[in-house]
Amino acid sequence: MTTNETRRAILEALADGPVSGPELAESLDVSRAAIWKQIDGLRDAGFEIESGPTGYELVAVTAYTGPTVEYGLEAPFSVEYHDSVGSTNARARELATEGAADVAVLADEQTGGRGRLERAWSAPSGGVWVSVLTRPEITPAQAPLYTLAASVAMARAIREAGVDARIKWPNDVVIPVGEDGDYRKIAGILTEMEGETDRVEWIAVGMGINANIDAESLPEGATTIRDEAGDVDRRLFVQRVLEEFDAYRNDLESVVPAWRDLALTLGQRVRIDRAAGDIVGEAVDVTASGALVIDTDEGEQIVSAGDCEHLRPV
Ligand code: BT5
Repeated sequence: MTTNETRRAILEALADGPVSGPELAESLDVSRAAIWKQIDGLRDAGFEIESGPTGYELVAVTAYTGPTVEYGLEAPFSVEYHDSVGSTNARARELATEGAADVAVLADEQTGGRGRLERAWSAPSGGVWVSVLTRPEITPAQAPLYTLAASVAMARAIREAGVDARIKWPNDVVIPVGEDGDYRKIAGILTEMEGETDRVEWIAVGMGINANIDAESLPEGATTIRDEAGDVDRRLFVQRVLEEFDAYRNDLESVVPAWRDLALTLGQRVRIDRAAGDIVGEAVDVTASGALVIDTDEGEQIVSAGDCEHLRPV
């Protein structure tokens, strides 16, 4: 058994109640010293394990670390955790070039968080900053569905935390303010990928959720789960995000309907800023590949990318 397998087996045994060191040693066929060392490692990783008369007992899992997020996670990702990293997306890219797959890179703080188009993303300690690296069998044209899946996953997890999260096309998660399409941004996504015209080699979906942070330490227009509803248990929260993301990426047909249900942009007057010129009109739908359908003075137009501004009704 590798160290990791031993660790996992110990956690599995502890999940069923207290178990003694000698019992563990015997059932896993390792020395008592090895068990003792592993228990020490688990404690270091944030598992609160007490030793009582009946043996070791797992009393709580509250820390936010790689092993604690993997523990109980119902999605097939390994978790690489950093207290502080430049950008989880940059780290995911590095892992991709090393051949990794199905890894979630997680950080408490990013010192060089990135938004789209070279914009900066504030990512102080207390947020949920995570990039999921996968190697899906999809075409580059389907990649936007991965981004939409991530926005649905984040919005659903934030809603479970008691916040009225909605999605602004294409991929911002926002909290509506008033009735006119105004909002504050609570989460964003940066998707990066590599591949050829007909094949995605890898895709890294970077999700940034303002969780246990004061909104005043973020740029104007931002809000946080703390400000809207109070702090979350980040371990359980990020597990929900990863589980929802996994479910939607495995059922791509369900993504657009779920996205529509949460969309704040549909029915809005919008302006899309594009290199090829602005488009103004009413957002009426999204296509099966996630492009926005806009009713304009010149008829229906479909945009697959661009910055979207919600305008006041006229
Ligand atoms: C995004 O860009 O919304 C994508 C954000 C992706 C962040 C995640 S965190 C994990 C992973 N690792 C990374 O390095 N990135 C990803 P965009 O739509 O371009 O929005 C950027 C704009 O949002 C900035 O120009 C600011 O105005 C604003 N902003 C910056 N930080 C913010 C925050 N924490 N909350 C809300 N708005 C913010």
